[in-house]
Amino acid sequence: MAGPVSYDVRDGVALLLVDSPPVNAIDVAIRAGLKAGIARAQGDDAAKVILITCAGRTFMSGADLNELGGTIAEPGFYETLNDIEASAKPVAAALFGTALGGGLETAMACHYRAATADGRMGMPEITLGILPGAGGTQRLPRLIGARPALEMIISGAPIDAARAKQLGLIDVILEGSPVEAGLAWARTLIGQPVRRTGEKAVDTAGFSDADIDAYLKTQARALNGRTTQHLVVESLKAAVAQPLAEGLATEDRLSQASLKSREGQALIHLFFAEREVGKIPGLPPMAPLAINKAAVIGAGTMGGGIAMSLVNSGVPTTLIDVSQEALDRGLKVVRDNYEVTVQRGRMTAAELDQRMAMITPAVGLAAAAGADVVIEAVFEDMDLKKRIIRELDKVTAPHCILASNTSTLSITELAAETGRPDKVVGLHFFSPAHVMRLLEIVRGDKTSNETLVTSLEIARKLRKIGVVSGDAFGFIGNRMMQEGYFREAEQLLLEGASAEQIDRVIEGFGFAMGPNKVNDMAGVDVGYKVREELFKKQTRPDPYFAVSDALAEQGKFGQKTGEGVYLYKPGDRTAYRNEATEALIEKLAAERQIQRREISDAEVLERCILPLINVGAELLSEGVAYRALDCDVVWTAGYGFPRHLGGPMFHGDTLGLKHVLERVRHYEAKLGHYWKPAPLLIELAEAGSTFEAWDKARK
Ligand code: 3H9
Repeated sequence: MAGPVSYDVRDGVALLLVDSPPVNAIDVAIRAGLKAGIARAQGDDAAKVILITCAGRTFMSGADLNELGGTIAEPGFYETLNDIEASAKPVAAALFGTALGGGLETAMACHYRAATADGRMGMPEITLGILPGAGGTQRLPRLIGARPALEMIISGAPIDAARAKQLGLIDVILEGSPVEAGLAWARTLIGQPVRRTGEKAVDTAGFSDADIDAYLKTQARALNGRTTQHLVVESLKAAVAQPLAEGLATEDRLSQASLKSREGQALIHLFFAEREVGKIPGLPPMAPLAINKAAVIGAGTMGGGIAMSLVNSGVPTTLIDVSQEALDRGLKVVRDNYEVTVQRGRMTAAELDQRMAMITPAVGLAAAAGADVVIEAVFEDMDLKKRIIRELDKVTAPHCILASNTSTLSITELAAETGRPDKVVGLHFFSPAHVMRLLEIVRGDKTSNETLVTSLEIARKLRKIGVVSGDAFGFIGNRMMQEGYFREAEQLLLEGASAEQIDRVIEGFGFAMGPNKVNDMAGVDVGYKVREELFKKQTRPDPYFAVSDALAEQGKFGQKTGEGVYLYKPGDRTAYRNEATEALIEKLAAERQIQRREISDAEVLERCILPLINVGAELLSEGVAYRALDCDVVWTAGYGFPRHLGGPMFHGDTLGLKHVLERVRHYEAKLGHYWKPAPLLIELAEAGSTFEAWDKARK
């Protein structure tokens, strides 16, 4: 049989082997192959049992997401899976790797299931904003009960083989290779009856309306602003109330709606965008340098977090600071962080000791000598960073990459201080560095392709998403923040919006925290230092960040000093209204003759979000970001932009760029030059185009 599914009868078992690298994602060819294989086995006397499994690294990991945007070609999922279930001969599935979504749905249509011990099974569709649409909401509750099915589908998290066996999702845990062990197990099923999942009744324990509501409340944070969960509940209720065929029809209707929804399209966009960012236009394929040892300069919050990230990925790291006291303080924070992980049961005490042993504390830059990469994580002070990089250039081996964790400063300028500008790169981590997934990789004018490829490999090794940015003030993320979102939030404070109003509106939009709370959490002094450096080179436009700068000058740095935009009580991170800030804002506004007024929530939202799109478009024209999707990934992975809206640029496409341009022009007329529409925004809006189309044209 040609195509990705082969048919081979071995000792009474018809083996349907799916082979479609890299992850056996189910497309029309696989569905056609499975359907044909099932049909052929019915008439094949040598085949007593049918076994479905895969070649390669994993069982089918889901539907091919490339297909889900349009019409699904025949044979569809329902038709194929119903044929499997209807087979007169027993059908078994041997799972391994990641049996997800459509892959698990295929297995659930089989009569028997086994998995290797390291196999993981899950229904991740909700993370893509869609409903399981190949019988998952109908067959999963029939196999494991409605309540566990609800939890699996709403959380999207996979379970391991042991848990799957406990729940009744699989019958057997296999030892050995899925094909060989699978065949041996399938032979034991010869003569066994077919067991059709669709004929089973659903266990409804823990699935009353009150139970469902209570469970959804526990997931409220993850589901903020989302809608797919309601479709999941409706579809699971159909599994309880309707026979399989009717339930499948209900699921199909709801699944189609989810595929067309903005949420579904946004999250599928991000799935591909997060993989696309690693592909840099024009970068020839080449091997990265080996990174066996690292050094981190600065044992503060950032440096400690970066060191944790490195040792968590198995890279021994020297942590360097100017004094033993600074190192002791830094290491204590690292140990405390690990201890929290131990308390949560996600690490053993022995593993904690092992990780700590991989960090070698040292005073003085000479200790960086043996490293393959050094990541400097000191304050945003260009002179200090230059001094450090000059010294590192002397003490490290010539092959060593010198990286700066700057959030705004020029990598090209830093690189010019060394005799190896090709090996200097920005690695901008996000706090807390051992948790946040984003790594902005800043390419200086002279950064070599090899350094860039190695930096992308470092991101991959650290299980982060590396996004490459050009070397311009603020790179992608902070430029969009400083020149767009935060700038406007500050301006709104002066014009009459309260910090609470702005944060409420932005949190309602889907960010976990509004800009004023973020400012207080990150430290009001951090942005202040960045602006100090910036205005050594540029004139300062008033009232650019007048509020934050005044707070910083009064030592009100936010949470860490107990007062910033908001007030904080000891040991309590709740943001309380700060009358002193209100008075300060009124004074600053009066000094500038700004007429304070009531501002609508709709205006707050537009003025915070539209600049992200406009500044993002500027970055594209300037070549700082290669593609709009890079801006989307930076803002969803690093700045809390709601994932279900796909990132600021995708959101711009959703709003319609013509509309975005109209509103940007409206604010330009009211507020002035910094709302000037980006040339690319004008071009795309006038052509009736989108950022997505612009990206595609650049592939
Ligand atoms: C579903 O099943 C809906 C159904 O209910 C039916 C509805 C009608 N499709 O992540 P990696 C590509 S929804 C197309 O780097 P890893 C990926 O783009 C689906 N392509 O590998 C990448 O391509 P490239 C439910 C896919 O080892 C390459 O494979 N399933 C798909 O780190 C390698 O991927 C899921 O949501 C796909 N489904 O992780 C699972 N999956 O090399 C989604 C991967 O060109 N997938 N690709 O950049 C994953 O979570 C991970 O890929 C997996 C492997 C864990 C499987």
